[in-house]
Amino acid sequence: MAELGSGTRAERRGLAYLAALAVACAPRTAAASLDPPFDATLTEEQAFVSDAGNATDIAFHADGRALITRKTGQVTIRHADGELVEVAGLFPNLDTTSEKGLLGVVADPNVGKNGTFYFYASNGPTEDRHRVYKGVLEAGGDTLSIDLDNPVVAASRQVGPGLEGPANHDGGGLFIYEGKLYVGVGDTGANTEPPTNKYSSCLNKGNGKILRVNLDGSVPSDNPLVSTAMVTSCTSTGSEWGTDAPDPRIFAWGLRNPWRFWLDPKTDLLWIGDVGEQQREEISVGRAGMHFGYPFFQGNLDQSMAGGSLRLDKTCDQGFDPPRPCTAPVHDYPRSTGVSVTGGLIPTGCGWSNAFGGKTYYVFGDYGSNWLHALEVRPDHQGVVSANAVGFAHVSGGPASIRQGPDSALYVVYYGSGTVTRIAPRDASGPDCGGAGAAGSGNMPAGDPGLADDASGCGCRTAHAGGSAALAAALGLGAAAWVRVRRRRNVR
Ligand SMILES: [Ca+2]
Repeated sequence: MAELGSGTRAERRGLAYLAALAVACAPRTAAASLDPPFDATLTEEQAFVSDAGNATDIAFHADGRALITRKTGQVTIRHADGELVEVAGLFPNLDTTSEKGLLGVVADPNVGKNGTFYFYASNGPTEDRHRVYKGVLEAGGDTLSIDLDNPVVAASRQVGPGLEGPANHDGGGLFIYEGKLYVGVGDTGANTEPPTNKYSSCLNKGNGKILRVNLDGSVPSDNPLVSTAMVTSCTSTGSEWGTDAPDPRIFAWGLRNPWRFWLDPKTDLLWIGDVGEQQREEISVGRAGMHFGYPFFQGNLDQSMAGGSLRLDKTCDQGFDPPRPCTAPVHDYPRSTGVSVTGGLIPTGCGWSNAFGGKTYYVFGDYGSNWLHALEVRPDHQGVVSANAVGFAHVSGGPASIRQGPDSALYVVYYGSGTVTRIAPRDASGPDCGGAGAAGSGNMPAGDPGLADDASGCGCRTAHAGGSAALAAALGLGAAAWVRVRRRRNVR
C-alpha cells in the first residue's frame, strides 16, 4: 500500500476535569440529559472524548483505540486509557467548505488484524470529490497511512460516471455489513421547493443513493441494478429525463441527503435518516432496490405532479425504468420538531433489553435541534410499533453520528462541541447477556469480546464489577472515580 498520507503525532492531551467526570458517572446525575424513563436504566458518560472539534464519526479498533473523524480533516485517536492523539494532514486538498470535509469512518471487519479503516473525504480533482479511501493504523503507534492512489470510491475507479458535486448534501455515512461497504451519498444540493434536483431518482448517478461495493471498490454481482441494461437517467440537476446504463453500485435510491444509515443484522433492513428540504425529516426502512421517494416525496409530504407542484414530468411510481413504488418513511417530523435528522440504530447486546423494559427501540437524533428520540420497534425488528417517537435525551453540541461500540454501548458524536458521549445500560444483565457482543454497528470489529474493558469509558458500568469496580468498592470509591484516577495517572 502506498503510504502517501502518513500522519504524524501532532498532539497529546489528557482528559481533564477528573472531578466533573466522576460526578458525571455517579448514579442519576450522570443521565441528566437522558429523558425518563431511560434515565433510570441508562447511564451517560459526558466526555468519552472531548476536544475533537467538528467531529463527524467514530469507529473502533480491536485494540481498544477509537478513531474520531473531524470535518476539518484531522483524525483523533482515543486510546483505551483515554489519551487523545490528533493526526492531521491525511487528505491533501480536502475541501471543507459547506457540508464537505472528512465526513465518515468505518472499521474493516478484520481491523484487529489489518488495522484498516475506510474514510469518506471530500477531496480529489474537481467534479470527483466524493471519495472513500482505505487507511491503515499502525499496530504499535499512531501513524495512519491513507492509500490515496487507490480510492475505493472515486470516478477514477471507472465504475459508473462518478459522483456529481460536491456542493452540499454530501452524505458521508459508511457501514460494512457481511463484507460489503455501504456508502451514503447526498444529491449535491441545489434543491428548491418544489425541487428540481433529479439526482435522487436518476439511476445513472450515484448521488442521492445508498451505494454498495466490495471492500476493494468493485461491484458485487448481486447489486439490484447489475443485470439491468438501461435505466431512467439524467445528466444534471435540471436536465430532461433520459435512458442510460445504471451506476451498478446503487443499492437504494430516492434519498436527498442520507445522513447516517444502519443495517440491522437481525433483518438485513436498512434504517436511513434522510434530511429533508424545508419541511419534513424522515426515518425510512427498507431493502435493496427500493425507491425512498425523493424528490417526489419529502417525508410523507407529496410534492409530485400528483399531489403537489413538482414539475419533473413524472410521479413517484410512473414513468421509471425500472418501475418502483416509493417507500414511505416509518417516521417523519415537521420543522417544529427538528430540522436535520441524524439516523441512528437499534441498540442491542447485554443489558439493553432490560434497560428498555423488554421493548426494542431505534434511537436517532436531530443535529440542528439537539435531541435524541426513540421509535419503538417490533420485537422481530420488522418495522416500528408506532410512527410516533418518544424523547430519549436532551443534548447539546449537534449530534452528527450515533454508533454502537464493541462494548455494546451507544456512542454519540457531537460536531459542534467536539465531544463523544457514551450511553450504556446501568445493569449489564438480562436475557441478552452471556452471548456475543453487540449485534453490530458496522464500525466495530467482530468477535473481540475482550475489548469491552478497554472500550468502556465509564466505571459505573457493572459489566466490569469483577475487576476495577470490586477494588474500587474495597477502597471506598465509586467505580467511576477509581477508573478515572487510573486514567489520570496515565496521562499528562
Ligand atoms: Ca423519503
